[in-house]
This record gives sequence, structure tokens and C-alpha cells, in this order.
Amino acid sequence: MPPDLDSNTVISSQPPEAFTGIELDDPKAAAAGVPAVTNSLKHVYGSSGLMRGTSAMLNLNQWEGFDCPSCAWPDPDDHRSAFEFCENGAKAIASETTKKRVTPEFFAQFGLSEIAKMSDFEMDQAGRITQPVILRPGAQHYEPISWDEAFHVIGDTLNALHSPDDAVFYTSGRATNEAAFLYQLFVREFGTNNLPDCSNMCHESSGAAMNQSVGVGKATVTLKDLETAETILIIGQNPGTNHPRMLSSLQRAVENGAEIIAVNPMKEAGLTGFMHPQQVKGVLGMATPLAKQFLQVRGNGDQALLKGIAKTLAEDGTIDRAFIAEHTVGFTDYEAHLRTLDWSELELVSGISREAMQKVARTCARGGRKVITCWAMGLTQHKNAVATIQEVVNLHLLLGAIGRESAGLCPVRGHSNVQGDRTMGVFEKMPEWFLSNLEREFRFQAPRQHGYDTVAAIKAMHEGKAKVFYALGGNFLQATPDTEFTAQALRNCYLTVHISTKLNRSHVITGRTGLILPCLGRSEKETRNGVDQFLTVENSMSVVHASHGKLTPASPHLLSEPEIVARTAAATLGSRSGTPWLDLGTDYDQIRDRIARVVPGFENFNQRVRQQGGFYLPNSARELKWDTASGMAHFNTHALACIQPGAGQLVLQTFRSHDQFNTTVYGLNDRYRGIGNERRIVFMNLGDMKSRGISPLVPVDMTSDFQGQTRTARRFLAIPYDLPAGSCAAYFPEANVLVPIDSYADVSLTPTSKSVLITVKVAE
Ligand SMILES: Nc1nc2c(c(=O)[nH]1)N[C@H]1C(S)=C(S)[C@@H](COP(=O)(O)OP(=O)(O)OC[C@H]3O[C@@H](n4cnc5c(=O)[nH]c(N)nc54)[C@H](O)[C@@H]3O)O[C@H]1N2
Ligand SMILES: Nc1nc2c(c(=O)[nH]1)N[C@H]1C(S)=C(S)[C@@H](COP(=O)(O)OP(=O)(O)OC[C@H]3O[C@@H](n4cnc5c(=O)[nH]c(N)nc54)[C@H](O)[C@@H]3O)O[C@H]1N2
Ligand SMILES: [Mo]
Repeated sequence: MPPDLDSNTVISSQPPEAFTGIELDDPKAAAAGVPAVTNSLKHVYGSSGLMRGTSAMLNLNQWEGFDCPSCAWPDPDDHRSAFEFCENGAKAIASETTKKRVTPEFFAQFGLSEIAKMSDFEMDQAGRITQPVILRPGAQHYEPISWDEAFHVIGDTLNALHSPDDAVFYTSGRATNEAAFLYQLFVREFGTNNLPDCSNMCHESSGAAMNQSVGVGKATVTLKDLETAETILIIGQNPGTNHPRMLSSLQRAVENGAEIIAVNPMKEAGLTGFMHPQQVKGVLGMATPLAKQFLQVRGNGDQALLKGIAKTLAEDGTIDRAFIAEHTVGFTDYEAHLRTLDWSELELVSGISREAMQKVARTCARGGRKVITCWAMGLTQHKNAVATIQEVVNLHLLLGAIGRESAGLCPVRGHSNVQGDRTMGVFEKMPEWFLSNLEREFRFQAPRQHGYDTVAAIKAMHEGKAKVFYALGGNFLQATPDTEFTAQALRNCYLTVHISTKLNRSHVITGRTGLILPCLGRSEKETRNGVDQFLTVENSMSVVHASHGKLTPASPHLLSEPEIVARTAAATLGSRSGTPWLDLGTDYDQIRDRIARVVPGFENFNQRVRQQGGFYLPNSARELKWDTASGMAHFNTHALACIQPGAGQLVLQTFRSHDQFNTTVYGLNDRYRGIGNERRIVFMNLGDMKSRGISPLVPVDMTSDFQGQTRTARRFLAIPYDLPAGSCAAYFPEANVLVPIDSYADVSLTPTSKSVLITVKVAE
């Protein structure tokens, strides 16, 4: 089966370059308030209608309702108000519960080249996919296919491969625990560990750093800890847009006396103030001030900043020597390293004054040292990400601020179940204990050779080594770096398969054969033998809980993700497997019983997850037990590093607007940053614009130079913005074309989406 390249290669893999008509406003000083409420309503009622919209919103994050499919921020443990959602949760629900449909008639009308011309916003607006469809070799249009035939196409293609390692099985973090568990089981019974996931591009650096340092890769704090902390550092995270419900917790923390310190190159609205949309004060436009100290760090300058804070603690003698002696190794080397650091270099690299760094250190060292550090993509997507996050851990070890009430580490997860998917075994290098538990339960031999992560999977497809790409959710083409390179990788495949709810650009850049398998969304009801089914998820603070779909499915032809995975497995493995796939795919209690026997912490899963609010998974670091190589917590000493722009170069970060969820574009506004109706923009420091002769709103081209290769993103409007000199920012996924496939973080291999070296010039 040689790949047939002629038909697909002409189709563009990038969003259209056309401008949409920018409208500018002032950036906001506080997040939420009345516009957040009106925006929620506009999105939900606009797309879902009054009845469906109201029902959706009243069930969101309720005890017997469904988990919000947006971010992974936890719900309160002890109470629920009628409105446990935020503006962006409402947009996610509106997108999923829309009345619009992508039917076989849609695909008959629009061929690949027409769909490719749609913007990401238009793709989302097209609606929910209603039936399985296939793109046959050489065809321009998808056509309907029965579920059975679709599973046979997949099974036959997989079984014809030279080796199971020639297939890649991607997971996006919206998949539920039950779907993810079955999926990794299928992939391992098939014979490979090729299980890349969105985490590889997201918090992989946090997991790698924390596992080595403190023996767990997840948050060591609960919501209650956060609300009772004395000092909260928020580094490289934009909660006002990406975790809006976190603002209510921060408000409570401030009311309880906490001091918030924000570290970010941009003064994001949600860091500076919050107007609670469900409180009178907030509705009146009165904001609770959040961050008292705002450190406008240079892009990737955090490692230097954190070292400066640590150096102050050592110089002041405010470290917790008893904690260090009892719980850690590596302190002597680290302390010696801090002594060698030069203040002026730390200031230069971070862009922050010595006094400001000292002030942070002294704030952290006061009171009961109840310090919590929250972070997200601003730390994880750099070359030295793991080293920087280990610097966060060092800081907490110096303070003894871990494993105690109101203190600890808080990597804030992205996708609503990305953490659960990893717990369920979606990882290209799961540890031995997991694989042997799986073997004992399912009586097969699991492969031991590590599989491909996301970057390795793209390269393997590009080289023609991997030939089948199967995705449990997500939008691989646009979430990954180096769009043109990844597009070619996908085009090289014999078969690409997407389990999806909505249309996205990955559906137009396919292998020789392409399949779209439409599934039920989180909000949708599944009834079997008259009984409503439920699925489970794990949030960012390790609470495992149930999610009960409530709405009528978008189409009668949809299947649940577990059933799609199970039927894929049955069609592929046949009599080779002793696993009762079809039973598991239709009875989630049976899957949960299996999980209970394989994954520690899930004992009596079925019973405990039926309790209101679910249960916490154990977290050894929280209990001051160090599941590391030495049995102690590790200080890690890394040489100071920072991205070094060459002459004329800027450091570009690629981030999210207020109207998107990753690659799903809900709208064209970025309200808090004062941007209306446009996504093709680059935020720049005014001085950097002037020195390049770039006037505001002039179209520019951005070029990244990496190891002699050049990549260009054309036609972005330059916007002057309050950013440190040398740093600039553009939206993901439009700017992904600039992120080189070979530019990734040490150890975690996460693409460096927040440090891309570029030159900017007025467009030709
Ligand atoms: N509404 C909505 N919610 C989401 C998502 C979404 O797209 N939309 N995505 C979800 C997912 S998967 C994730 S991972 C999270 C992402 O949540 P975030 O990590 O908040 O997402 P980004 O938009 O990438 O924002 C990164 C922030 O880091 C800052 N930053 C960039 N470079 C640096 C740096 O070098 N140092 C420091 N200190 N800061 C820096 C940016 O200015 C920005 O404020 O959100 C989740 N929730
Ligand atoms: N340049 C740059 N690139 C980045 C990032 C960045 O900051 N900058 N961030 C990275 C991060 S943090 C992440 S997590 C990844 C995200 O990468 P992905 O998780 O791959 O991308 P999403 O955009 O979240 O996926 C959206 C698609 O998921 C499908 N979908 C939605 N709901 C469901 C569902 O319930 N079931 C199924 N089966 N499908 C569903 C829809 O078809 C939708 O089009 O992107 C990464 N890429
Ligand atoms: Mo993410």
C-alpha cells in the first residue's frame, strides 16, 4: 500500500491568512464581572437554544450533573452553588451542545479543499458531527460508513502492519478514565507503547521535574489549602482566561489574608483583580485586588528570578534547616551554587530588580510559611522547563513549604481529564509495576520497550516508519509544533483515524484513508437497559469523581468513547485477546472493577465514586513520604540558563486568547487584552516595534530561524502592548508553524511553544 500523495498535498494545513477586521479597546485591569455573565448567556443560548442551554448550565459541575469539559480546576469539596461554572466553561458547553450539525450532506457539499479554507472559528461553528465518515483513497469528500465497516477498516489496516510499533495512538485530555483505561489496554494488547498524549505538550515538564524531586507528578495541595495559604505565587499562568473558577478561590484566599504574587511578562487581567460575577460587589464592577506584587519577568527569565528568591532566603538565614535535614538531599551543593550567583546577572536575565526578588523571598518567609506556587504553560514550554520547575521545588524545600497544611506545589492542569488519563496508563513509558499489574489482570504480555511521545511520533510518521495514526480526541495537526512538518507526517500515513465531536483541521490533512468516528460529548446522556450510565474524571487536585451526562445526544448514531475503543479492539485483536471487549465497552462498572485491581488508590472504585463528590487519590509528598530514588526530597542544582536571542531576534510565546479552548476557537475576541474580532496579531513591545520601523496595526511576517532552517508565518497585525523588551506573543494555533520540531525541553521533550526565536518585519 504505497501512500498516495497526489490528491492531498495541495490542501493547506494552516488557517486562512485573511484578516477579520480588528477592533481595539483598552486592556482590562480586572477579570469577570457582568460582561462575563452576558457573554456566557450569549454563547449558550445563541448556540444551544433556551431549553437545552438552561438544562446544560444547571447540570454543569453539580453533584449529579456532568463535569465541565473545559479546564481541570477542581469543584469545591463541601458545597455547590447553582452556578459552578465560568464564562469559558459556558463557551465549552455552548460549543458541545450546539444545535448545528455536520452531516453526510455537509461532507457531500464540502470537499477537503473547501473545508480547508474555513477558519478554525467557522469549523467550530459548523456543529456536531453526526455519523462515522470515511475518506477513501484519492477521494476529495468524506462519505458515510457503517460503524462495523469502519472498525474493520481499522482492524485490517493495523493487522497488516509490519509491526505494532508502526502505529501511533494519541490521546487528548478530555477522554474519561474509563475510555483512557480501555484505550491503553487495547494499545498494549496490540503490542506497542506508542501512546503520545497532549500532556507531552503541556505539563510533561512538571511531571518530570516533580517526580524526580519529590516522587509525585501532581499537585500536593487541595482547594482548602489554597484558600488558607499565606502566600500564593502564580507563575506563567493566566487564570482569568484559562482557569476562571480559580479566581473565586483566590478571592477567598485574599479575604483570608493571603498575599498573591504574580510572575508574568504580561499583566493579565485575572492576575490583577477579580469581580465575582455572582456577588453584588462584582456585579457593581467593584474588583477584589488580587496580586499585590506583580513581577513582569522577561520571557524565560523565571529560573533566574527563582534563584534570586532562593539566594535571598539563604542570605537572610530564613531557610527551614530542620525540614532540610530531615527530608532532603542535595542541599549543600545547592547552597554553594546559590552563593556563586551574581546578583547583576540574575537581574539582567530575569529583568527583575534584586529588591523585588528580595521582597518576594521575605513575603514567603513570614508567618507560618504557608506558601503555594501555582504554575502552567509559562513555565513548562521552554528548553529549561524542567530545571526551572525544579527551582520552584527547591524554593519550597528551603521553606519547608510542602507536605503541610496550606502549603505546597500546584501545577495547574489544562484539559479536564488530562491528569486522569495519565493515571489510567496513557503514557509512552509507564513504570514496570503498572505493566505487570495490567498483565496479571488481563493475562497477556505487555510490551516493555518505551513508545513514541508526541515529537517522536511526528518524526516517525514523517520518516515513514509509523503508518497508522489513531486519535482519541484532540486536534493533532494544530496542537503540535511545526504545522507543515506535522502535516507531511500525517499525509505519509496509510490511515488516520479521529474520534471527535467537532470538525477540526486534522480532519482535512489525512493519510491515504481517513476516518472520523463521532462520539458522545461529556454533557450527553447514555442509557443502557433503562439505566443512566456515568463516567469518571480526575481533576487537577486528584479528586476522582463521577460525570453524569444529561442531554439528548446530538445524533442517534453517536457511540461513547469506551464503546468505540472496545469495538476497535475487538475488530483488531479478535481471538488473540482474552479480554471481554464488548462487555467492557458497554458496562462501565466492569471497567471500573478492573481499574480498581490495576491502579493503586482506586480500591472499591465503584462504591467510592458513587459517594457525593468522589474521593481523593493518595499523594505521598503530601504526607511527607518521598517516593524518589533516595527516599528523600531532592534539591536539584542546575546552572543558570535562559534563551539567548541573536541580533535582531525576539522571543515569541504562543498562547491562548480569551475566546478559545486550545485549537477550538469560540470567537474572535480577546476581551481582557482589549482585542476584538481578530486572531492574526502579534503583541509587541513598543520600543521593539519602533526599532524595526513597524507602526501599530501594520501587517508583519514572522520568521523563525533554527539550526539553519527557516519557517515563516505570514500576515499578522503588530499591536503595541505592555511587554518586556525582547518578548512578543501570538496566538496558538496560528503561530505553531514557527515552533521547530527539534526545539523541545530537556528531559520532558515538551515543544518550546513559549520560547521561539523569531525575527519580525513588515509584510511584503
Ligand atoms: N478557556 C480556556 N481554558 C483553558 C484552555 C484554553 O485554551 N481556553 N486550555 C487548557 C489547557 S490544555 C491548559 S494547559 C491551560 C493553559 O493555561 P495557561 O498556561 O494559563 O495558558 P497560556 O495561554 O498558554 O498562558 C500562559 C501564560 O504564561 C505567560 N508566560 C509566557 N511565557 C512566560 C514565561 O517565560 N514566564 C512566565 N512567568 N510567564 C510566561 C503568558 O503571558 C500567559 O499569561 O488552560 C486550560 N484551560
Ligand atoms: N504553540 C502552542 N501549541 C500548543 C500549546 C501552546 O500553548 N502553544 N499548548 C499545548 C497544550 S497545553 C495542549 S493540552 C495541546 C492540546 O492539544 P489537543 O488536546 O490535541 O487539542 P484540542 O484543541 O484540545 O482538541 C480539540 C478537538 O477535540 C475534539 N473533542 C472535543 N471534545 C471531545 C470529546 O469529548 N471527545 C472526543 N473524542 N473529542 C473531543 C474536537 O473534535 C476538537 O476539535 O496543545 C498544545 N499545543
Ligand atoms: Mo494543556
